[in-house]
Amino acid sequence: MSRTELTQVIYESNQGIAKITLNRPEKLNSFTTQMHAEIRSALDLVDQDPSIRVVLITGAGKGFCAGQDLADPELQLDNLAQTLEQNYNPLIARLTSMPQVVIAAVNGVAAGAGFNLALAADLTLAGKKASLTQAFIRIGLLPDAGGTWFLPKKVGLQKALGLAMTGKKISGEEADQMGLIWKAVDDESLMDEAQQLAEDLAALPSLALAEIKTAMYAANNNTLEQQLDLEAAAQNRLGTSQDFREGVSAFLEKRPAQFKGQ
Ligand code: T3D
Repeated sequence: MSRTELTQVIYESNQGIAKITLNRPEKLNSFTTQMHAEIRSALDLVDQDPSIRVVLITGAGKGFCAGQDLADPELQLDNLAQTLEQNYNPLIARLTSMPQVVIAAVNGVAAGAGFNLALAADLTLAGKKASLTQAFIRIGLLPDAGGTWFLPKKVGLQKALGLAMTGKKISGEEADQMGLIWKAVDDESLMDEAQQLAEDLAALPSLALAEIKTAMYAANNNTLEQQLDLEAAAQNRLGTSQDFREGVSAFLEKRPAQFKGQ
């Protein structure tokens, strides 16, 4: 178990799972330039540790993340594209392209870019009473940090437009019902459930998990024929993996498989 406490982020790793906790609870873990830099440092630690298979992102205190800290003195209000290009866009691109499985555990308020951070995870869990809002419209902005991309893909155009245009707050339970997230769970058991999911995924063949992630995102730009080709190439790579051989042997020998990520 290792733990690194930065100023606004806590990084912990244990048995193949890296936990990144946004840690500005008094401001509902809203993003600052400093926090973005620390998240990058935490993700660098993930990159440097080949044992990490799952990244779990959550927030300290009663909130997950309230989006951009609107009082951050480093925020350039007359050049919002700069903040997006330097901080948010690379973060979302990194989370969706990294080989590790990314889980978000939404433990309370998720607003603006905080909501969209949760949507950028491969699997999003939320407490049933968590409150999620595309708060952008209330300050005269459109959803960023991938919001206009994730929302229609996850819930269809009508619900996506509704969430973005009204900024309506929805609960974790409602987010689950509309297919926006993987699962809503009792608030008290959220972190236990997230940890269990992370452990289950960390025990699965990591090469296959990474190929699943790549293929699913690639499908957004591919025709069916292109996707069939991509699946064949990926399956060919996985077919030569030790984990595939182990999986088949374990099945035939009626024993649990021991995957090594090789
Ligand atoms: O290019 C760019 O950089 C633009 C990028 C934009 C990305 C975005 O995310 S834009 C959207 C930014 N977020 C918001 O507009 C949400 C603002 N917050 C709220 O509307 C409410 O706080 C919530 C609905 C999220 C939660 O309400 P509630 O009643 O549970 O909590 P609260 O009392 O409002 O907040 C608690 C504290 O956190 C409070 O501080 P205080 O008064 O006790 O000292 C509040 O000011 C602070 N806080 C919450 N959100 C933010 C924030 N401080 C700065 N920035 C915030 N986003």
